[in-house]
Amino acid sequence: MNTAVGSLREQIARLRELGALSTVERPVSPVHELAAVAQRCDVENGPALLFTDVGKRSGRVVIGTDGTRDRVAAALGVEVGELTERYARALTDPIRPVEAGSGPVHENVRTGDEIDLTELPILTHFEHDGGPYITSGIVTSVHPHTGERNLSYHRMQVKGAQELRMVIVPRHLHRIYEAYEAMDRPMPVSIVLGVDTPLRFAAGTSGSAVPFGFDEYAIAGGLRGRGEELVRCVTNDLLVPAHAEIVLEGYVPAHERADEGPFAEFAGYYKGVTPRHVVRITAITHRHDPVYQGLVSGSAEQLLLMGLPNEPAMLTAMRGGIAGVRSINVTQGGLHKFHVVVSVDKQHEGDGKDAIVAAFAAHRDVKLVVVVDHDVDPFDPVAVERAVATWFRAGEDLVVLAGGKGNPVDKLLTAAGTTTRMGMDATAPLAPASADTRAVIPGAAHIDLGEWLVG
Ligand SMILES: Cc1cc2nc3c(=O)[nH]c(=O)nc-3n(C[C@H](O)[C@H](O)[C@H](O)COP(=O)(O)O)c2cc1C
Ligand SMILES: [Mn+2]
Repeated sequence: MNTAVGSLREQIARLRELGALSTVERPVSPVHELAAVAQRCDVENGPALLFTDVGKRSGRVVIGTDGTRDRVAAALGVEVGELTERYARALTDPIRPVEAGSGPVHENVRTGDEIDLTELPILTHFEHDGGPYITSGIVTSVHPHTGERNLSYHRMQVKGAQELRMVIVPRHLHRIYEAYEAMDRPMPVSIVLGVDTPLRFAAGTSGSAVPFGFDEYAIAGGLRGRGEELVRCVTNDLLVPAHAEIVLEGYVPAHERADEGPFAEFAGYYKGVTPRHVVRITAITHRHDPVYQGLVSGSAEQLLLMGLPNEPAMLTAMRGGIAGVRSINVTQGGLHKFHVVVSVDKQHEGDGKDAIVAAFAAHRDVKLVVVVDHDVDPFDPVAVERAVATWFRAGEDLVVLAGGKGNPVDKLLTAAGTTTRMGMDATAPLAPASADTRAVIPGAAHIDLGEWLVG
């Protein structure tokens, strides 16, 4: 399987073939129950789940399609070890989207009084969440002056049949909104629900990897190996994926904010009620028998969507300064965001320390960097710990840097919003004395145990 899937439906079929997806036919409530099953399945390293009887209208919900690196790699048609390099290539060789005349996402169109968000199986997740939340919606809009397009994720709380609250922190969509608001005009948005790996990871690629105006659809094309097919929306001029399951069209009015929350954020704690942007929906379009895509905050799937895009970005940025940077793991335990293991092919004494500084510079969320040698797999926690046990001496090899900007979800920020970063240089000194030669048993690497363990 060396090609990427073409839609969420194709991805579901591929996962099923691989034995990585289970179908749940028994009825399940969209309030807490589905999220509870999905979270349990996530914690126990279970498969992706397709629920076929969700809520009063027996909707379909899929969750976990991108819950592991293996699933992401399978959807892209690459080996898991090639994932970061493949992604880096999509950033350097993006492929522009193409506009199609029509697509399955327009098989059903509802406008005016027919719009009822409460008919969708939108999930209520955590105990104190303020109600149903769209958690995997990809929002697209276009800058009113420059025509530059953007895709990004934003959590959205359902507030009635045709209204949402949307959280837009100061990144690219916020910049577009400010331009509309300065003209006292609403920002048109379309919200894409139910897409496959290339689109999901393209939307998760943040400004730290690509500048404003870098078309995320072209990153999706780069990941897929061919241009995205887009169709024009029914009630606004935006372009959306032709094979998306569901699209909500609407606008964000200028100068209007209303309460959103509480919501359990990815780090596992609640954000309280806050005034946020308002979204009014002008159309719902969807495929026949659509599959709504769920996402549990803080799940492996959510952390991967948020964090995996940092790997190619950091790898590219760090290699600019230190040629020997070989591979990096933005680890799951660090919420795919805060902790990084970097493997370097050390060429100069000092590469280890400088790799720490380069990692801090490559992404501001990084709080812990562990640098290991080229022969240590950064994805093997035992090997990494062993490198620390062998080659890390805190007095000389620890770097502590206080006073940088912290991430808002961090529970231990200073009053000024700063944090302290730490780096551990666990690389061996160059040209060790002969006594430091790694002990090897002649022939051990080439023993085929099958020939010896026959009894
Ligand atoms: C599942 C998920 C949920 C997210 N929720 C929000 C959100 O509610 N508000 C927000 O501003 N960013 C949110 N983000 C982060 C941005 O969508 C993400 O950083 C995106 O890549 C930013 O794109 P941009 O650089 O084009 O602005 C979320 C990311 C993910 C993966
Ligand atoms: Mn962007």
